[in-house]
Amino acid sequence: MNKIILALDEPLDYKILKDISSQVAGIKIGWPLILEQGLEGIKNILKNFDNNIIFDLKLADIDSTMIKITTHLKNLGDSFIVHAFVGYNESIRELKEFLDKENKKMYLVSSMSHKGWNDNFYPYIKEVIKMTNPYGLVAPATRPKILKTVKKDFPEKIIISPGIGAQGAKIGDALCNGANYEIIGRSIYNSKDPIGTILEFQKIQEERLNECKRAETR
Ligand code: FNU
Repeated sequence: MNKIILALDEPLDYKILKDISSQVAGIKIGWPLILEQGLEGIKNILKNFDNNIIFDLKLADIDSTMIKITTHLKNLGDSFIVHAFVGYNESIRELKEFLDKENKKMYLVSSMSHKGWNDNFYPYIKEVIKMTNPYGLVAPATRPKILKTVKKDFPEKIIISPGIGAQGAKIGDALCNGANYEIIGRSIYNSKDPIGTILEFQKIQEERLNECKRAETR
């Protein structure tokens, strides 16, 4: 089972990264690593990964600025995470057209994993998601209720879900609640044996998914 997207917010040894690349379903790179490593450093890290490279910049700006930002990174990765709350016209619509042209995918944030996020916004965010028709969505593992709602509203979208381990959700729970992949960072890169941890998490994911499927058919 390969349902882990590694959130690499801190550098890992190149040798370990090389071994990890074949064990995970993708890698997510965000501001912490970009600012630490610079673009040249990021290029070197990504040499180990050949697909499903997701840039998590949580873009939230006017169209031309987001297009400029993604232009700098489009040759390095496959997908971009974008905030839905900025709205469609003169923002996400134009970025989506640009990314489609470049053959890049967009994930929209449907809800966030931290306590301060307010899901009263969701009806509006849902409308923006419908208008945009992105490739996928980010939805939190920490709040199963909204994750299940997002899955029900957008059953055909790929859902990637953060909040596992360090933020409190249990490995495998997001998969049971409708996510396609679990985004995991600190619990992997801070562990003494990141590869062993990934293999152990994959086993737990498989067990949890089997349990959930059995519970559904009961
Ligand atoms: P870890 N992330 C998140 N919550 O945690 N992109 C969200 O709602 C969201 C995210 C990212 O806690 C976060 O920035 F939309 O160490 C980090 O890179 O496992 C990763 O998911 C979680 O990392």
